[in-house]
Amino acid sequence: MDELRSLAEAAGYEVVASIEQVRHQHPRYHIGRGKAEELAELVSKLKAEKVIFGNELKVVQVYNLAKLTGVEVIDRLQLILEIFAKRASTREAKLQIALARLKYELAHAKEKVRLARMGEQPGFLGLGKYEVDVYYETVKRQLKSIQNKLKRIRRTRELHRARRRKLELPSVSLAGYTNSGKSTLFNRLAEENTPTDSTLFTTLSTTTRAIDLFGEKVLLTDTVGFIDRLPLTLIEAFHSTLEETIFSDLILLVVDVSEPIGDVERKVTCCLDTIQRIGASGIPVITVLNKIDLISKDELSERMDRLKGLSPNLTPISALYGVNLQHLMERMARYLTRMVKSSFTLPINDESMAILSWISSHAKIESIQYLEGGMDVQFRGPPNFMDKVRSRIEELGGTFKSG
Ligand SMILES: Nc1nc2c(ncn2[C@@H]2O[C@H](COP(=O)(O)OP(=O)(O)O)[C@@H](O)[C@H]2O)c(=O)[nH]1
Ligand SMILES: [Mg+2]
Repeated sequence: MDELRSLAEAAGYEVVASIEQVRHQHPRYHIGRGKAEELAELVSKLKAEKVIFGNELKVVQVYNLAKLTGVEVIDRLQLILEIFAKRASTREAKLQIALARLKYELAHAKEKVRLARMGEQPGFLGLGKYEVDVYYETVKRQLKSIQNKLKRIRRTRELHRARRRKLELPSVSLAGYTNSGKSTLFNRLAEENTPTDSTLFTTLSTTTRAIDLFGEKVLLTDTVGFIDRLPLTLIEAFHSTLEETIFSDLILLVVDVSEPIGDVERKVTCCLDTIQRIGASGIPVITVLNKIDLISKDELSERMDRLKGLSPNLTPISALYGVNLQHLMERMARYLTRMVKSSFTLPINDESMAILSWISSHAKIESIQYLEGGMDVQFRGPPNFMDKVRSRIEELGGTFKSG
């Protein structure tokens, strides 16, 4: 149910209530008759506009449920299609989704037309006017045409990457399973680190934000989530929808580390495999172990041992409670190529401590060594910051070195 809720939210719905039942599938409503009536009452009481089932529904069940509740009823597969459709922006991804949609239509066409003829129902609108064969043929023809278009489309990856480069900002993509906490992390990072001139970026989509990482602007993109039990017919559509956003300078692979360790391992493996399959394996990955607030310290270190050989750069955090985000951001900064390394030596006095704290709020201090009469500091930060550091260090009689 948590997953379904996250999926619904990803599709843009507001969840107003949820109900569950454990039983054998009822041929009429999928759920039992009593439960179906309870559902209908809930819908009218809350003025809900749609019902989403976590299980796959038969066309006739969709029809009966729509009739009983008076609103449109969809199942998990249709919900996933809606998410993909919302996220897809390239032509290829859109065509892949249209293709998956039509295949779904085709598989249900006969039954749908038969039911549509019995009277108009929510979700079945507009079908009544078709004769079965005409409808069937139309869908088949559209399918063929899309398949041909897809064949003609060249892989456009290079184009995407070139387009993103043109923005000349380092980019980070958030990948991972639904419900792992991607959106929570996305919002956290965006809320706390929105650059002052963010109005420059208002044209970005709702899933991309410009954030400020130690003084450097970085684009953060929430990708379409990996989904458990993804129906086979949707795999291609998923890949092309993911592909257009995952090409970036750095991937944050978000994992719910509080789940049973077997699930964690399986999900991490699946994500890494997919990243490789779509040709993105050259991009560095930080494995973000989220929801550490739900497990003990011992459990965490046990889990990290298990995952060590499996996935790179394990970084435990709690996105919800904002735990260890600073550390994550420092790691991110390390991978965003435009950060440069510098060092300086400075006599120790009242001012040097103030300088250190000023630097650490804009850059990452990597080491401090105390020497006779002074300190030697290595740090990494955005290039435009280096000149400021250099002039302050030199003012105070220190020595600044680049690289
Ligand atoms: N306990 C806990 N819950 C979290 C954390 N991060 C996210 N969640 C919850 O996990 C659920 C899914 O989060 P969401 O960001 O929507 O996941 P997404 O599907 O990957 O975008 C929500 O109920 C969040 O409140 C965390 O660090 N700790
Ligand atoms: Mg999300």
